[in-house]
Amino acid sequence: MSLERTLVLVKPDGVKRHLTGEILSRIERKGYDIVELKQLTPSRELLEQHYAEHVGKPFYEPLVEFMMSGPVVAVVLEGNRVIEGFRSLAGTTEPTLAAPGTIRGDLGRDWGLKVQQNLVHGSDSPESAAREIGIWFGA
Ligand code: DAT
Ligand code: MG
Repeated sequence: MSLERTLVLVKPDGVKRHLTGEILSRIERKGYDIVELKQLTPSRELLEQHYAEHVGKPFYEPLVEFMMSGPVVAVVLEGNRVIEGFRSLAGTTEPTLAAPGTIRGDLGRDWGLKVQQNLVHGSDSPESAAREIGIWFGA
């Protein structure tokens, strides 16, 4: 057994497109527990911490600008193997290639922008999850 927590974000495109309920519904139907939930428009400072691993990449600045562009819904999920489980629900990074049945595959597409708008974020490891939950919700 490996009880984990992960940070999920419904990104500004998901909130603007009124897909928050659809996305949270998929998480709930899968069976994961929502243990924290809030909506906020993140500051540049918060996003620079969150996306520190991507500094210097060509999509970094467009990514930060996009994530600051409106409200996001930040959620902490809990469950056994929820980190990989949510990444599986979300689908691969590029919505064009994400499998049908996944959030990004069913609801996302490529808009021809400098940054992929792919509806959701999910932590990618136990270390990232602990770090990101601290950034968004405090220790
Ligand atoms: P993921 O969100 O699947 O973990 P990531 O951490 O590599 O992907 O990148 C963070 C976000 O940046 C991703 O959700 C969408 C955007 N992105 C990643 N690679 C990109 C690329 N090559 N071109 C445009 N946007 C990209
Ligand atoms: Mg990532």
